[in-house]
This record gives sequence, C-alpha cells and structure tokens, in this order.
Amino acid sequence: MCRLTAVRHALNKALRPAVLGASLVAGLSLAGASQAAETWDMPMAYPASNYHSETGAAFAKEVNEKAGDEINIVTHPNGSLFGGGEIFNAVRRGLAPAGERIISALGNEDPLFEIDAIPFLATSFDDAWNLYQASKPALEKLMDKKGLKLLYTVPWPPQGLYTKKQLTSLDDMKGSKFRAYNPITTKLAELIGAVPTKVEAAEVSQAFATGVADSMITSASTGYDTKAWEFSSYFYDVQAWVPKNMVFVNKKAFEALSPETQKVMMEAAAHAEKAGWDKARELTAWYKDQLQTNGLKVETPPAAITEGFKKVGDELLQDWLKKSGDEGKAVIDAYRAM
Ligand code: PCA
Repeated sequence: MCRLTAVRHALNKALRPAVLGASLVAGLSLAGASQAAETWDMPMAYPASNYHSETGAAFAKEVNEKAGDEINIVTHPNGSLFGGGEIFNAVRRGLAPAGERIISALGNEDPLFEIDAIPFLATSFDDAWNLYQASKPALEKLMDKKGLKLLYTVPWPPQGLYTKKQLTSLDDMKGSKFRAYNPITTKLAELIGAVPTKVEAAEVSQAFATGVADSMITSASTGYDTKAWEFSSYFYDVQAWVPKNMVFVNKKAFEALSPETQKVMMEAAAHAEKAGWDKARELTAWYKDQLQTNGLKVETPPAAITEGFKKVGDELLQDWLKKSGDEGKAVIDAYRAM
C-alpha cells in the first residue's frame, strides 16, 4: 500500500501541469486535503510512537493547517514507505518530496554528515546543540549541493552500550556481533575487535532474535522502542555521543511551492526543531527508567570501558579530521571555541 503512495506522488507530480488538471490530481490525493492540494509523502524510519516521528507528525500538521490549500504532508513512520537506508536517495531523486534520516548514516557521502557521531566530541544536549550550530552552515551547504534543503534536526538521547554479558573491559567485546547504524559505528566495532553488522532500527529486534547481532550502541530511546530487555541484559550508559536525525526536502519541490507556503514550512520546521530538542532532553531519564523497569541492568560503565571507548574515540576523531580536511577542522575549532 505504501509503495502506492510513492506512485501516487509521482503521478501527482506528473499530472499537475497536464491538461487533466486539478480535478484528477485532487481525486488521487488523500481525503481531507482541499481540492488542489498536492500530497507530500514524508518517509521516516522510526516507530510512530517515537518522539522523532511525533515531531514529524506535528510538523506536518502545522504545515497542513496553514498551507493546506497547497500541500498536504503525510508522514510514513517506521520505514513503511522507504526503508531508513533508502530515504535520503528517494528524496534526492524526487521520489518523495521530503523525508527524515539519521544524519551520521550518510557518513560515506561526506564526513561532515557524521560529525555528531564522533565518540566523546559532544556528549550532552548542550554540547550537541553547540556542535549543531557550529556545523550547520557547512551542513546546509552540503545539502544544497545535493539538491536538498535542511528543514530541522532532532537529537537522540546519548548513546550507550547494550550487551548480553556483564563487561569488565572492552576486551569482552571481542568477537561480539555488533549492530551498527552508520559507518562510524562500523569502524568503532572493528576497532574494539567486534564484528559489525549494519541493521536499521526497524529490524533490530529481529536481528537480535535471529542471532545476527548480540550487542549494539544506541540510545535508551531505541532500546525502549526495540524492547532491548528481551534480547539484552545490560545497558551501559556510556553517553558516548548525541546523534541527530534531520528532516529535509527536495530543493526543486520546495522551490515549486508558493513563497507563503515556503515561509509556513520554514516556520513549522523551527517549531519542530525546538519541540524535538526539548522532547529529547525531557524523555532521556524516562527512557532509562523504562529500560530498568523492564528488567535491564542500567549501569554506569566501569572506568576501563569508558577509557577504552575514549581511546577508540580519539582514533576515530583523528581519522575523521584526516577525511574531512580543512573544512572539518574549521567546524571542530568553531565548536571548541563556543
Ligand atoms: N537510535 C537510532 C540512531 C541513534 C539512536 O539512538 C538507531 O539506533 O538506529
């Protein structure tokens, strides 16, 4: 059904300028949208009940309420329209006009995308915000080069380690089948002697259930969404980094909107960004409580683990600086000066 939505969008686009005119387009649009409104499908990768998806839904609602005569944004959470790994290219190619992606998963496109996943560079929400501000001009430029426009970002809670076994040092991770969600967690796994396997959040439970993965680094939020207590025993609250999702739009699709609707969209994006950052801060402790209530041992990592990760983090930062060159260094310098 959801693929049909993509087809409908393509049809909407194709038919809009044609003599068939608005009546057929409206016929293909979802009920509730007014006559000439174009349906804008917005694929998202995380469950509908997660605050990232809820923030996206609130963003869509605000735009639809204020510019519903022109567009009707329909969010598709949980990878239901395009899987997490497909969303970026789908929006770039115009198959969907807008979408959401965890930014650091795009690390192979450009190192700048993974700046917020470098371990221990920014581990609190305040620092993550500063890192975002320091990197935003470069991020916007990069998106522009790819034919996209950044609308807003929302952070995940700080990243911690889920394991089946109690750990005394990082050596205990050797040979572990480690679920990675971006190139930098893949590299991190290799550096600690684990075996990385890339799995989207929507498939995490299944990966653990079938033995494809037995450890991961992610937030208490994703641990909660995937019911990590069913396949892990420990959550080590490493607070290693604070990655972000971004919501973005195809530049051509954005520029085809009226100036009024563009303005509405940018305002709604600013509201969503504020709400999303507030929600992440507010929910972090709640998520950890939920992990504990459901039976996970939520622990501060032993010093040896934190030190081990810090060493790996230094190596990953050096790597990143090499890859990202002068531009990357300028962003890190700007962040450190804040
Ligand atoms: N959850 C997402 C990305 C980071 C996070 O906390 C995931 O695990 O896919």
